[in-house]
Amino acid sequence: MSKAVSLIGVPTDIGAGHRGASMGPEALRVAGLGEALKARGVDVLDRGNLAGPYNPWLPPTEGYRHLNEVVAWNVALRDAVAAELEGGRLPIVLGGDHCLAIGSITAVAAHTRKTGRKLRIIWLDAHADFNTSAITPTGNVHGMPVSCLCGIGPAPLVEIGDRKPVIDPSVVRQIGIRSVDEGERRLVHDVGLDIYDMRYIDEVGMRRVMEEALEGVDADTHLHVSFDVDFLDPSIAPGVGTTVKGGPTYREAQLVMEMIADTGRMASLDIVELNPAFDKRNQTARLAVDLVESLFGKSTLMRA
Ligand code: 6HN
Ligand code: MN
Ligand code: MN
Ligand code: MN
Repeated sequence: MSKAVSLIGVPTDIGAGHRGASMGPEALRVAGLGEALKARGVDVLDRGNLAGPYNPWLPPTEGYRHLNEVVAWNVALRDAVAAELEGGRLPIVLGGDHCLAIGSITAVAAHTRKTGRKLRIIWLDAHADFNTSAITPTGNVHGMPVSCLCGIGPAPLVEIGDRKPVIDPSVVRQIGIRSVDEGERRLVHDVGLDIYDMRYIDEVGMRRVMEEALEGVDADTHLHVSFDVDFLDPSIAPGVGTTVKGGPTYREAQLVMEMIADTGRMASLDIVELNPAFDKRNQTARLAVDLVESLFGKSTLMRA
């Protein structure tokens, strides 16, 4: 794993259904993300925040809320992530809502093609984020990043990369899913998205889920982790706009991070959907930092 990381703040809630994820980057900094990684020997550069359009808070037009503004933020993020990867650094996106994964993963996918790497995306979320304008119950683009990346979505988002579709659904592993909308359910089934939902996690356990999700990851793999904080059970992570009960426990979440760290292949990371307006004393941001430390190899004991 790269020991040089760059923090990229993206202070927007442009794709979300609640205001407040725009405060996520600062909450993660206040919770000590940069310092915690430095304490682990990581070379950390905080690039500050990207700039983009203000949230006009409008109802959907043709199935999307704020499509132009979503595109503007994602274009800026795509270029910022591309620059970090080009410079050999591991980008950590401090969201911001989950629509930002479109820009982030677009840059990652282009980088893997340029460097001849295999891409694997670990998508930690309560939601499948596979809606389209025709089936979305909300018009919020944070419910659509995976479908857009797979080439299903509005032209300016599916054509944001050097290739359409940006990714093939087969590179994605979704973990922790427990809220999928009616039309979305059919669509993820049709494209064959690899979803480890909470029932499967209950039945076989998180260890086996992660073994399966990480199967085939090798020295040539670029592992991207898209960590939607609503992945976590709301009892430990109240600071998100879209809580769904029945998520992973603290220990299950730690195991996910530890097993990803063990691969040594994580090369880019999104931390999204943290919403300080719903949080208590920044506890969810502090938990996110704790989990990210584990992603960077902090574990209780030394292992052989
Ligand atoms: N997220 N499926 C719902 C929607 O509005 O499409 C919720 C999406 C939540 C998205 O948390 O990243
Ligand atoms: Mn590289
Ligand atoms: Mn999400
Ligand atoms: Mn979510």
